Amino acid sequence: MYDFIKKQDKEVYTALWGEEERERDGLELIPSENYVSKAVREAQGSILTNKYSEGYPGKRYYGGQPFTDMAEVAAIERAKKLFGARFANVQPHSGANANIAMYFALLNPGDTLLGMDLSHGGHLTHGHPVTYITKFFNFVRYQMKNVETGEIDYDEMRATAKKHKPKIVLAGFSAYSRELDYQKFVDIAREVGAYSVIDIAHIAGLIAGGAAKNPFDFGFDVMTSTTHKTLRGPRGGLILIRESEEIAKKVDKAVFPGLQGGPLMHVIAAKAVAFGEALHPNFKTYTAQILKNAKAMEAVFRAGKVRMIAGGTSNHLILADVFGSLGIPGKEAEEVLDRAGITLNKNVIANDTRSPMDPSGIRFGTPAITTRGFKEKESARVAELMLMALQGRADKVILTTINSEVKALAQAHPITDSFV
Ligand code: DSN
Repeated sequence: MYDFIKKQDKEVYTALWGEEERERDGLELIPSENYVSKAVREAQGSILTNKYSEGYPGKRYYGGQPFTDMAEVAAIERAKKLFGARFANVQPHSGANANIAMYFALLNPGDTLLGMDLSHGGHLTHGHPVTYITKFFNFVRYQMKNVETGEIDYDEMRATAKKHKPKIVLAGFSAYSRELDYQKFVDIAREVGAYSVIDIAHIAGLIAGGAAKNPFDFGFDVMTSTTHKTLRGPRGGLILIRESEEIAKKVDKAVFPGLQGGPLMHVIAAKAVAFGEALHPNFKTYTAQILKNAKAMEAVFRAGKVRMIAGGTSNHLILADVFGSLGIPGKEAEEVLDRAGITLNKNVIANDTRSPMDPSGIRFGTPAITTRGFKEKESARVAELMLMALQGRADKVILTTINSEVKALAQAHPITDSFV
């Protein structure tokens, strides 16, 4: 593997092999990461990276497009089938780009969007002041009413919507562990004449595999997503439109030529391959197991008396208040667990008393270990090892022993090449 890189570029070769070993021997618990198939990697590393294809299938600006069109049409048709969408745009380079394109498609500068507060689970691109999109649009927020159950304050959300008249009511999150009441979002959007949009980046795979409800069944107008989290595809973005051709045209225009130039055709081919895998019956089993494994980890954390934001999980991720429960700041917890071979991320929690760079929480989840073939028993053991490492963090021997068990667990469940 990497034979040509080895011959011409030692530095990159070393980086690639380092990452191969890190992924092979460690456990990946960052809930937005996954291991893709060899087929996805072949497509992403393919010859299609050579081609410029501005435009859309059948309507390109440059010649020589029969095979790029074939790949993009496959990606579009499969995405539509997976999510029950009438239209799909598979060109956004990332989830952030998908959201920004969706904003420019549906809003005019100065318009308002109602989205979830970052510290309650929302994403930077849902209107955090550090992002440049706040220079163009006005963002107002909703939060959880009860941080211990995860219940969203829908009454407050409705009141905010009535007061600020947003043009978009945005559901979706990057650090929230419960199901949203989709009907309430759609109803509130309709009451104020807004588009209902949901960012499904984290749970796209769960929806595609039938392990989570499909927001389109509740009448959402648009879904934005990434393709590399639970959906287990290449790193990239996706926009799905339930029904409206008018919205679909605006979205296409916003993605290209509005914001992006040439689409990444090699990535689009890899998206098509991943969507094909997600249509396979095995994907249903995979996504059901993601949830079972998260529940198994939740049980261990509950028994260990660690406070979980929203009281636990109904999806693939858990947000744990390690500072409040164990007196360990999130940053230190991330570093300790890294030393034990377990990768996750520090995360701000609702009403955090600490700073975003050194918050109170950690966020972890099961999409990647489930891809490795972990079931409930192994997942529960990982959670036990996490607590042992955090509690015994001052003892190098304990961390070394845990690291050995983590490595053994990882090597007993090698990363699979194919899922179909
Ligand atoms: N960085 C992604 C995540 O980890 O959820 C969101 O952009």
